[in-house]
Amino acid sequence: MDEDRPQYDAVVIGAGFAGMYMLKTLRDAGFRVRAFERGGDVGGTWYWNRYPGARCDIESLYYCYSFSEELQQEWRWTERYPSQPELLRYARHVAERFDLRRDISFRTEVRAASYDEAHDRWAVRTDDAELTARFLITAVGCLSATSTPDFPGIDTFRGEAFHTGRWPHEEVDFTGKRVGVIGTGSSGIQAIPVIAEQADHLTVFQRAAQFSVPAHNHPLSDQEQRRVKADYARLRAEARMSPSGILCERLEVNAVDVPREELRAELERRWRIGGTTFCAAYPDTLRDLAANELSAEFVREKIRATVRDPETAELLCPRDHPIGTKRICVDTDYYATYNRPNVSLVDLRKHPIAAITPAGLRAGDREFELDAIVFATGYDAMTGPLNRIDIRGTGGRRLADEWAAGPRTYLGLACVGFPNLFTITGPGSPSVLSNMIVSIEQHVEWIGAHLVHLREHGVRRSEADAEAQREWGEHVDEVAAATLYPRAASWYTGANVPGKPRVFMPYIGGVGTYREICDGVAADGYRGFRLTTG
Ligand code: NA7
Repeated sequence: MDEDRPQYDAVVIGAGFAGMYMLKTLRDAGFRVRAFERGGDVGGTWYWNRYPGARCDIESLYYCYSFSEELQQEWRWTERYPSQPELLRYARHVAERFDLRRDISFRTEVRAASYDEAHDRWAVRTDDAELTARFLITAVGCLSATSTPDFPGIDTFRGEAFHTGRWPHEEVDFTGKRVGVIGTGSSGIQAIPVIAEQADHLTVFQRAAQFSVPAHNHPLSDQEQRRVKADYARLRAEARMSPSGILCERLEVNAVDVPREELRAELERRWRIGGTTFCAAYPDTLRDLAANELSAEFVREKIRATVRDPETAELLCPRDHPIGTKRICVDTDYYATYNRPNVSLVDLRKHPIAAITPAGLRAGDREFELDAIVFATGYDAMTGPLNRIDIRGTGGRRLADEWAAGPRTYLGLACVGFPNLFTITGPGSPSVLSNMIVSIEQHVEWIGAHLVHLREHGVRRSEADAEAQREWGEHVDEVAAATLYPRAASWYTGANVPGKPRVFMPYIGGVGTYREICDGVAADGYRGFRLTTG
């Protein structure tokens, strides 16, 4: 037996949409692969996020794999935006259709991985086994490490407590209960209208208000499906080369140069279409504060026109960040929910949460008695899921230490000092600023082709070059600095997690541009990577 030969060619961490496709791609290319998934089944985000109203903010017909023509033709979506149960059904269908489960260990967490320099392979430790693999590929998701603020007394609460990103698999019924929701990001905004219908009383605890645009969700007709499916080849190709992997009409004129009436009509039209592309109309919306304010004020007017109590309406009007610089929320009846007699809004800016108490919570000097608390408080995004694994590269360096001042990567795919490690949708790639599935497919296909190249050329070690990584980091920063994004205290910047370094993590240069860069790197014999044969 060859001592040098690792047990696996590759270990994949995670079996969400990224992990499943990575596993399939490598297996099809003849590699020996094992995937580890801490959940009880495939689906990743859509396995965990079972909170009431959980739904993707990208349209069904585009938030799905494009790698298999048969798959994309045969699967039938039921609504414009896919609900969590439907997405989970889709993930399970994919696992079955491509027989993926046989190579996945479920309910198994990868705890640690260290690079064995003598053999150029990774030693991986799960909670019940140790194994070796030439390559380690992380498919851990960008929003999988939940963040719950360390409120004093949090463990003393006698009622039920939930985090939206770790929702129980059993049905949760809020009927007749006094419920508190802390957090008004995408998760809170989706859950609040549904919980309000069940609960006896719902109190929403809001720190910063966020901008939300209506989903206008509706059942998908057969005709609509047929139209898109018949044109998939073109639509998918266009999405891959677009700025965000999402197709929408983008105007070439700046908002500030458009006559006000015309601008209002255009924003009104977009509001009626709904969805995340509301801010994509004008090129200056995310670059120029004056332009941004035109769209922001339009949404505030919608809020005032919807919410009957003027004080509540004002409180719901976001003022602390330019619109679009925190991921815009997509809702069904969010603002109108505040017209219900059983819903109240608490301003945490005025009355910060002082403590969670056995009977509820104390905000400022006000006591709230609650039977259930929902923490919709978000995630230690992008770096969190990776830093929580004890990953050690050459010389025993820890990834979490290397990233102590913020993540540093080459293309969001690889890191200096961590050979043969590839990070799907890692920090420094467009990932969270895009249709995730488009970004996942691009990364998976790039990594798959890279590993085939290494095999064909007898390369046992592929590592990002320090100079290439430094230049990429500068480029990521420079592109972000030209936008309004870094101004928001968002999870894109780490500002939502106390103590996390404030660095704008994703690459905002565009999905299509990024794809061209990655393809160019590959075409140049993997420029910026040091490849060691032997
Ligand atoms: P988000 O968007 O990070 O939202 C978290 C919410 O929780 C947000 O309203 C926060 O207020 C609030 N929060 C966080 N910490 C606290 C504390 N300590 N006190 C009070 N309120 C707090 O997470 P989501 O899960 O909603 O969405 C994540 C992404 O998933 C989303 O962007 C989509 O891409 C899908 P803040 O704004 O920080 O004042």
